[in-house]
Amino acid sequence: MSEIIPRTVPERLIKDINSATNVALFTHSHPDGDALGSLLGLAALLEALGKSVFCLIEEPVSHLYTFLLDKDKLNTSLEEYKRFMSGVGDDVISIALDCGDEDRLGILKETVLSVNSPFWVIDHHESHRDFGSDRWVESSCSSTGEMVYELGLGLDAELSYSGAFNLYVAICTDTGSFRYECTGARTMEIAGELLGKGVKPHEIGRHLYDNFSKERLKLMELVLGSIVLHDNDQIVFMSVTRQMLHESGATLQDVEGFIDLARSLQSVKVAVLLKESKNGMTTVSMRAKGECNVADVAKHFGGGGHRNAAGFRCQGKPISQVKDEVYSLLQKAVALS
Ligand SMILES: [Mn+2]
Repeated sequence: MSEIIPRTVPERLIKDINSATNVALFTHSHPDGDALGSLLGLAALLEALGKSVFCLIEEPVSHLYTFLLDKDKLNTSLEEYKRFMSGVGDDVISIALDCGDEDRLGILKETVLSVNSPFWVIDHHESHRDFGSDRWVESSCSSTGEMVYELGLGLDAELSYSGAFNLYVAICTDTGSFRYECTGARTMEIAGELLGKGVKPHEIGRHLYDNFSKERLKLMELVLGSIVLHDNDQIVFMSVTRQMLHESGATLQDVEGFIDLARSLQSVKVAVLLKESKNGMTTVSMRAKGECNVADVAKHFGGGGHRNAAGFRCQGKPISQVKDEVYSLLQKAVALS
């Protein structure tokens, strides 16, 4: 039996946090459960240490995550952020969570990176591209939520029930409910500790998975109808068009998790979801099973991610052309795996 060893948090990160009274926290655009859960989990830990914390996100939280506790701490106002920063002077540390590269900060990027105080990045993406003044990247961690839990231990900070709840959401989302390869013995150990804080998995599972609106179910019907299989059913494509959104009355946020339906087909090695976003943008998400590496394919298009979960965005090409280009690369990736 192998020993379960907690990750070592960089001492400089602990030192920088301990020596600042104020903390500004950020995460990526269109935040998922790991982004929001790790952000709010860290905010709770830092507040327990007596810090003043400002959580800045790009846009209001998706209705899928309004069940998160302490969500009122999330602020979307750049003006209020600027006021907070001008009030704290040098006595502040900035931390970006779950951001694989600086562009993931979206419209916040320019403003939040132009600070003279320490700017730390805490991330677990394999394709991570360095930014900020300092960083802690653990690609072997299931989620940023798992890293934040380790950071809390390093800081010797008390974890509240709401902090534990939000960290559990973070870990649960990024591990696909503890099913993906990234789930390690330490992941389970941390989840156990969070249960010890009063977290109820069935309660969070209900919020995460039994949360459909009629519009979302209608959209799912349309998206399932778009499924196309290739290469002996090893590669599956599904699409979300503006027309489907219009017809169902659902939003793009409602698409979250749909790719797992395509991935669930037994024969599938790679599932691809193509989303027609506004302004001629196509968003592509890929999920792989087994050895097939989709991070390499995403990188080819300027995107990134993990070996089994990656994506990219591209502008100005029709969805059918994007599909063809992705397909020709995936054929090779699947043949190699
Ligand atoms: Mn993550």
